Amino acid sequence: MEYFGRITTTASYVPQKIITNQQLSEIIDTSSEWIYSRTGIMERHVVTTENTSDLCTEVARQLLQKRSLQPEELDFILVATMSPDYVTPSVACQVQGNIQANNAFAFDLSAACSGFVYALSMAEKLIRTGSKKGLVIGGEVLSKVLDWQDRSTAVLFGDGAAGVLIEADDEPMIIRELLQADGKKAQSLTSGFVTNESPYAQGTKQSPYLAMLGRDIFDFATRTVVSQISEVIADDQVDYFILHQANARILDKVAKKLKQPREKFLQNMAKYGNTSAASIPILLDEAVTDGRIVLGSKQKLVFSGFGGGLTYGSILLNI
Ligand code: B82
Repeated sequence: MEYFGRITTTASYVPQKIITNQQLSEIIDTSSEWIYSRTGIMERHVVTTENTSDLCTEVARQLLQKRSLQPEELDFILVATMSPDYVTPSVACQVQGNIQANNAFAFDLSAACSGFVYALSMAEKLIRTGSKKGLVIGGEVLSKVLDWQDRSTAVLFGDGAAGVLIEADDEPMIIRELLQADGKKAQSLTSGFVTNESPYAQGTKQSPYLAMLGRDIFDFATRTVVSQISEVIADDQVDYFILHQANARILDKVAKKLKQPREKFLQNMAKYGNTSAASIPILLDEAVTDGRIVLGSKQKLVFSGFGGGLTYGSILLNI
């Protein structure tokens, strides 16, 4: 019998504290209107005491609870993140320990804002090769990697986590997918440089903070990523597009270039800002929770993530 990976449950968790654009404008030289008109963002959630592994553990607990599963039934846990608590242990191992998923192997996947799409694709292949159940979680605490003095980046990002339970099924969920990267543009979006403080090191210091060349990556999102999505959809009729929630202007332009109705592009960056690897699963869980997307209904969806690396990945699937 041939098995395929299928999403059977979704869940999300964001920290309680909300910071509005208005509140940001009291600590940064910016205005609510400036942020909203350029980005579509109105507020974001930020942690006070929690770290990435805490947000991801809450998502994992919810996923098991919603499907009445025991943690021992999981074969793997994948976490996509660019803001892990540590380089090692991985967030995935911290989650595995916290929920006592004693039979699961666990690792983090580093592909920035494409991380959830990359990890979902990897998880689906794990199921095809014999795994039965696993978690794919995207989680970020970007508030800790931001330069809060830099008004061009500090206003854009938020904290949160979300994920899916993926299980073996006899019908394929994924119709077509493309995962790509352009490492020549690696410097367009960087975060987390670790300075070598060895007495022998002669490397130069670099900023550890998240930095991006907005115009460059905007062009990447609206040209290169558009070609990828177009190749993945081919002649299929798509019900909803769930794209990385970086900026509302990206969604406007992508919809226009693909000649698809703008209403099919789900959007929630107003409430969360850019949550990198968490943005696609948070949006998916929201649409499943409010009934726009029904798991098992065979609606056709496109997931498309794009970001640091530069990485980009798109999946056309039957949900
Ligand atoms: S921007 O360059 O300042 N701009 C577009 C011309 C404002 C309308 C900008 C802003 Br503000 C916020 C995000 C982007 C952007 O293009 N982001 C990304 C593009 C590709 C991949 C990832 C991202 C991301 O921010 O995560 C541009």
